[in-house]
Amino acid sequence: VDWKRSGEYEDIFYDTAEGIAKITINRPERRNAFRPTTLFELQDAFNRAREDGEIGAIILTGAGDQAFCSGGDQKIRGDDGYVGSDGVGRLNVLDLQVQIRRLPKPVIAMVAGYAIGGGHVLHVCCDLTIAADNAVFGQTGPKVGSFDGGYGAWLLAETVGLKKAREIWYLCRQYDAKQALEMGLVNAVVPLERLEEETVQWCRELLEKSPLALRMLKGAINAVSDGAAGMQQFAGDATLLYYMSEEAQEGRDAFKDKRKPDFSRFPRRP
Ligand code: 2NE
Repeated sequence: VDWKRSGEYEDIFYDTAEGIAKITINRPERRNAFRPTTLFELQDAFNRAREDGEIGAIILTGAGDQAFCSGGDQKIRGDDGYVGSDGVGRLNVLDLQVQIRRLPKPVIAMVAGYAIGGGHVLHVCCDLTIAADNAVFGQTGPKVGSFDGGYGAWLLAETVGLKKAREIWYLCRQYDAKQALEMGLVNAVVPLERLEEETVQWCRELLEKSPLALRMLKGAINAVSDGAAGMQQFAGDATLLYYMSEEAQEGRDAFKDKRKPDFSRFPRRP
């Protein structure tokens, strides 16, 4: 793939090609652990991918083949969150999780090496996960004095079942790619050297599909677990579709023409 790099980032890369955006966490010396800057940059990159009408599928990955992401950078963890150059403690990975969920384009986690802690939660939040055969999955919260009781807990439970989710969190074990596939935590496992090729192939297949159908399906599947926020997004998509109809456009045009709207030609469907 002939990736074209753009953006001025410190902790990430933003590459695009063939309608695909590839967003890479680039802190391999810390197994791609994130700090506040990393997350602000990831948010910016995901927003670029969302706003770019050419982009139909997004890959989230980590630099190198040792790690997808090892979660929050414990070396800059203060007493009230992860501390950046402004001295403020933050848990801004939560904003990124919400952004991935609400972004109306499919996001694929491309995992080589460790997806651990908050890094594991990020792949759980992605729509699909393609793993290399060296991938390792797990949570570490109860070991390092942390937990994610949001998507990290209940979305994981929705993905692998309650008993398995409890095991993963309570015992902090690590699971290899084969085990992850067996428990439905990932969609496919491929040899490390074929990871990007396979992930791009999945993106190409997604790009052949109806963007609106994919958008509605992502919203529908997420709405069940996102409650009112999920319904709000799905309702927004319903409004989008309605705006595209002649019936809605009649209301807009009547207002602009300063006349009474005439909806009589639109059927009252059973
Ligand atoms: C990821 C793992 C299993 C890798 O092990 P290994 O043996 O392959 O590498 P090593 O030697 O542990 O790590 C390589 C370098 O990366 C740093 C290490 O400290 C080491 O650097 P040096 O100390 O030798 O200079 N590194 C790795 N992970 C880091 C991290 N998360 N923060 C800062 N530096 C890190 C192994 O490294 C590991 O278990 N890492 C810690 C995983 C972890 O506990 N993550 C945090 C979970 S809590 C969280 O993410 C979170 C949350 O629960 C709620 C909200 C927000 C965040």
